[in-house]
Amino acid sequence: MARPNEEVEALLQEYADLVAITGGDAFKARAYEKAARAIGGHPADVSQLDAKGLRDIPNVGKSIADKVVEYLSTGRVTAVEEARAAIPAGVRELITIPTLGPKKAMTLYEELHVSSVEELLDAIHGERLRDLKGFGEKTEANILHGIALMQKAGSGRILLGAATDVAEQIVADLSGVEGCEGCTYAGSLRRMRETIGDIDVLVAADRSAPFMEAFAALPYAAEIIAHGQKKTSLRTTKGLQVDLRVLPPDSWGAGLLYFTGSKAHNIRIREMAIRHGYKLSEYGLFHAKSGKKAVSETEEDIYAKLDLPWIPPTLREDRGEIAAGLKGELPELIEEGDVRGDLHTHTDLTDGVSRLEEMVAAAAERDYAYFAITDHAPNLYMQRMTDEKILAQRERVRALDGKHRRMHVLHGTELNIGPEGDLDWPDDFLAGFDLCVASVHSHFHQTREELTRRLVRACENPHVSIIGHPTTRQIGKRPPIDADFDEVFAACARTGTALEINSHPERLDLGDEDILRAKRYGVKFAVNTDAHSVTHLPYMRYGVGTAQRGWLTKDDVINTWPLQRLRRFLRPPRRSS
Ligand code: DGT
Ligand code: CA
Ligand code: CA
Ligand code: ZN
Repeated sequence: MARPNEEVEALLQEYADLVAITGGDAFKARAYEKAARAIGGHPADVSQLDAKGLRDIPNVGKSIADKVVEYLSTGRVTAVEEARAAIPAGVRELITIPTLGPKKAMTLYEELHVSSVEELLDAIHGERLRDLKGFGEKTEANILHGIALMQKAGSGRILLGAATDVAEQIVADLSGVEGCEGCTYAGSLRRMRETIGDIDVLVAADRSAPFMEAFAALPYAAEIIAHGQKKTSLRTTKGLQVDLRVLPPDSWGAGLLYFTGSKAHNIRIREMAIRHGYKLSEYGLFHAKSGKKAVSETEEDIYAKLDLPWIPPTLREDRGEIAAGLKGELPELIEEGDVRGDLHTHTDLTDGVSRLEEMVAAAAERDYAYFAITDHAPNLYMQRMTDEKILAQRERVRALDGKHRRMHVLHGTELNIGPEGDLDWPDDFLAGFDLCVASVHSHFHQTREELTRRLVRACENPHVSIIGHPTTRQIGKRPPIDADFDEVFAACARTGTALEINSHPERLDLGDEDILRAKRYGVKFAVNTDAHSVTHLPYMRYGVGTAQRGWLTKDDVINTWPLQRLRRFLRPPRRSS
């Protein structure tokens, strides 16, 4: 049920990998990769386009457009099938190991005849990789880590973004069934955890059968795992499990509270209920002695009987929310509507796929008061940035300032933090930007001291105001770098440098626990999308959810501030010691 654009993106990316692994033309592989990203980030639904419409998408030429048309009309592409057939399935599996690219996978196959993950593990344990050119002990360690991550990712948890798309579709479909008095999703998804085990959907209705039937008949239901009066579980065509429970409308609040969890939060609440002389279940809050129902209709009613305010689902992890609630000290959490602008975005001047004008127009549609363009700087040499190009972009940014719904457009850049903590441009050139984000993009395996020093040096540059995707993790793909983040957080607080909460569902970086820790140092945060396309701007909601899980308020997050206050924060020189 992924959007057709994403399906096509995955297909073309696979084809690019297959071309690369068979030692095909590197230019061709790169062309397919670029087209994959362009289609993935294209705002219009590609399944509605003909070959000509497809060719209007940047980086999509005739032969790629033809393959897409073939896929959309037949569900398969001959060239891709042939490339798949030419390579053993096990080798294709090797490419999917994070940290192992097509080139290394091909070497392993050709030199060692390794064609499965098991054979690869044997080869590593037999120390047979060490004789290969380009492989060493460090490569082995990286591959082992990649396999572990892949197996963990294969444990069935899926990313928050993908789960939200599916859940919202299901809620929309079931809300239309007659007799529906309420429908929402609960569980870890309502708590906005970064990965979701299964989706828990709740319906309030007097009769459950029509909902159970409608649910089982959904077009994307691939397998019915259990079918009953109270609960039906199914697996979607994408392999995701969804549980549907139908509750009587008068026990909606109790059911919603119970199935939202977390389990640890529920246990605490139930203990409190007992101390107050009640018994709490998914059907309601009952007087322990008489067994009579006290309340059950809303979550607020139940919390109130326990002397608690309503606790936002993103806080329900038994991390002190109940004690804070009893003392009237729950944080007033940041909400998506509080965000006044996005401070980390890219355009097609570097690796984005949307044009500057499109990004600015789409941001203004979101009612932002300000918006920053932060394309990559020269040290990510793949992006071929130059002084001339970025200065020419600045002119275009200035021309767009205030032109869409009076939105202010800021001109920034995303600097690359080099191995020594060095940045792309000298200070006098950096001074010309409205803001600089600085991020690590390579050399992830330096020592802890080196990585820490690198980040701290970046914070100490007076022109750097935000550290982008601070741990560089990609969920299920790349582990966080091993820096001493307590030292980094202290440096951020000391130098007035904000930490990013990158909202991309594959990153969510910083994550909730690091946010909680950083906040104790008095650090400020910026919730950004790092959008590479107009279609990524809505990822903001996932960053805000993550910020909520880190107990952040508006005051903690610089891009909820009015522009004047934000500018004071961004303006150098900030203290460096
Ligand atoms: P997930 O699906 O692994 O991402 O995590 P959840 O939190 O969605 O867990 P799930 O789907 O197993 O159950 C949904 C909610 O139901 C859970 O958050 C709390 C509640 N729940 C499930 N099992 C228990 C239990 O044994 N005791 C209590 N108190 N609550 C439970
Ligand atoms: Ca769940
Ligand atoms: Ca469940
Ligand atoms: Zn970046």
